[in-house]
Amino acid sequence: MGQVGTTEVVDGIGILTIDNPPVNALSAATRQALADGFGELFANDEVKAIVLICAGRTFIAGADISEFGKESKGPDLNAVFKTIEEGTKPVIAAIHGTALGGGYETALVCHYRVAVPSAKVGLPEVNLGLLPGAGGTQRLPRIVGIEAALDIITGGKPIGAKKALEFGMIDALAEEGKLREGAIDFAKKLVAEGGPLVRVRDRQDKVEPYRGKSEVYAEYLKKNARAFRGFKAPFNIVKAIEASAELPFDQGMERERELFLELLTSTESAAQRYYFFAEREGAKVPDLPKGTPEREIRKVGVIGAGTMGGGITMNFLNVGIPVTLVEMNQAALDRGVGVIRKNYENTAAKGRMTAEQVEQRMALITPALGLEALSDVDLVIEAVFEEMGIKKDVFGKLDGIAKKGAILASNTSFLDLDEIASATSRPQDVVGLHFFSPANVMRLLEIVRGAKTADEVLATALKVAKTIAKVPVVSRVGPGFIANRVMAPRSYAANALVLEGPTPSDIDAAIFNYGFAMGPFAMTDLVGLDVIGRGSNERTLSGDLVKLGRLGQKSGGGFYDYDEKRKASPSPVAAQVIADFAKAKGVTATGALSEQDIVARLLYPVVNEGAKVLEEGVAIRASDIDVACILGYNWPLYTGGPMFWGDTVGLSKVVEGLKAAGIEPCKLLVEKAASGGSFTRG
Ligand code: T1G
Repeated sequence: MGQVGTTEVVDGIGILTIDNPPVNALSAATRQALADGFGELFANDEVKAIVLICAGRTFIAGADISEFGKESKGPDLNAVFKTIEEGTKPVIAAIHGTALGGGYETALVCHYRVAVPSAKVGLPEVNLGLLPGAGGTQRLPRIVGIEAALDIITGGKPIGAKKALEFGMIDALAEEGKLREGAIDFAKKLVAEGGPLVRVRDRQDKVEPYRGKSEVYAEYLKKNARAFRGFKAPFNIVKAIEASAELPFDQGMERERELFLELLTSTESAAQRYYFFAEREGAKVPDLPKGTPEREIRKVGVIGAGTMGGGITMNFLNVGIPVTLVEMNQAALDRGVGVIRKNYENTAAKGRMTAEQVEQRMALITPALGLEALSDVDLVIEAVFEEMGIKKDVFGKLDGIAKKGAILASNTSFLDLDEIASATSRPQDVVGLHFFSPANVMRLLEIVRGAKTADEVLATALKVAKTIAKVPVVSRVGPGFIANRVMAPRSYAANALVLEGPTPSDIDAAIFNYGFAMGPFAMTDLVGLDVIGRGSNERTLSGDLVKLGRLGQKSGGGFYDYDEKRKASPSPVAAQVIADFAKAKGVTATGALSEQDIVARLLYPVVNEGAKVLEEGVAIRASDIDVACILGYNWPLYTGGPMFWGDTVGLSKVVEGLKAAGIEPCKLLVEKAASGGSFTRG
């Protein structure tokens, strides 16, 4: 078994311990250790029952995702499962940490499951565009029933041990920190009772009542149509769970395998598996020396109690870090604190927080008027108006107030961080922390590394991201950093294309069907044409509509007309404004385009901008750009993001499409296309 698996016998109880850091994933070595360990303990007559337990941070956390798509080595998991299920001794899974995917499926093959209260179990394969491929879709319904299994498996979320006990997903709780002892005691009781060995696969009472009820699944898919749109896995999961009620176990397993393989070979799953690692790569900065010290952040200051400042503040309150919240006048300060309280009270009203927790978090806020209150904080985050002069003034004053070693961060979404840092005597302590609105919800955090930002400050910013459960991508200074910059060409392309014949509805439908929640014109109407076009002096299409009082949804019309329920319909007025603007610009209509061509026109320029951001060294890697667009702009996850999608389309095709639209592809994109290279395929 090598170092991965060890066996021992204690009072007639065989103990198989798996130790394969970081998460005891079911790699070939782990599968081999399971096969060898169970083989040995089943053959040992002294052993009356077996406990499967893991060392390190967690029970088996699933198949080894890094092995997917590669030639499979080592024993097949189902062969290991057969050894357990055909064995004559009770097997108990002892669970701590997160028993997920194949890990929890291994626990389901065991006869019993014992967990500590802090443990979580679940089947998150849907997040990888897969389904539980080691019997989870056939065994879980036999424990929790069809309806619960549908939610648990298509939801993919881990379930805490206490809730899992209620569901029957585990059979007993062991005392925290005493899992091994608890599991051994549980095994000894089983041996003493000598009861029958009940295998999960033999339980029929929870699935039989659903035989022939195909309407249950149709209704479930209808209810979740919006959430499942564009993904493949949820549909195959529902089919597999239906098979658990319709077919005998072994045939159900065959059906599960068939549905699993369909997903495993899909682009959607490849994209989602890629994304799983991409999210984790963002925190890795190649030229940041290992072991760079991090500064301790015990107290935070936030300047600006508006939408962004309030949301930023909540991130720290949520993890128990006190915040001094600064505004320039009492009314704004009171309003800001009030909004934070309202947000927490709304969460409490939904039962996701207690009233006591609301008060605990609110008590962590120290409202203050004036920057002097920030003299004792370890990190200041400025979230004032997006204007360079104002920001430099704030940083200049902060320089004289903040304590030595305090980190001075700007939430700027666009401006030159180096110029902001130049207003201080400590540019090495200045960094960008660009949150996305609503800042207490959106998981993306762009960490902007200035020319003079110290390694320590960058390391601390990465640690802060992890502490407040944000997904970091590191950006160098550049207009719009990564997400905003890379996504901007989609809007430009939409405004150019709408002059050539395709209507706002045509364009929005194509982008909606590609997978975005809404198209660019519907989004503009939602945000407000007066907001989108703010600050631009040249004549724009939105500007012409604003001149007619067409501000979007809020004024009953923008690119679309809206009824009193804000239901959109094509607008003859907007169509005329578009035609007049096209004429003024000398643009001749080229007529309708296919949805695929519309998608190419709008999204190839995004791929091109991503290549430029890489070429300029603003982003470290292509996958950071994908993470930024997926988390920052809801780019459809099952496409992998613009760079992964560009590789799927084929970079030569992207280059051709850009040229046909009169857009110059950047050098890096042309080189990769010419050499048959890719941004994300290794
Ligand atoms: N395979 C390979 N590596 C994994 C891994 C996995 N399943 N899970 C985590 N890692 C790596 C991760 O890349 C990182 O590496 C390190 O472990 C710590 O992870 C047959 C087909 C377990 C809750 O989907 O949800 O089973 O960056 O930073 O925040 O039906 O990792 O340090 O080099 O996330 O404490 C199903 C995926 C697989 C679980 C821990 N299982 N993992 O979170 O640490 S498919 C999953 C997680 C399957 C079966 C099917 C989380 C975690 P590095 P981390 P964490």
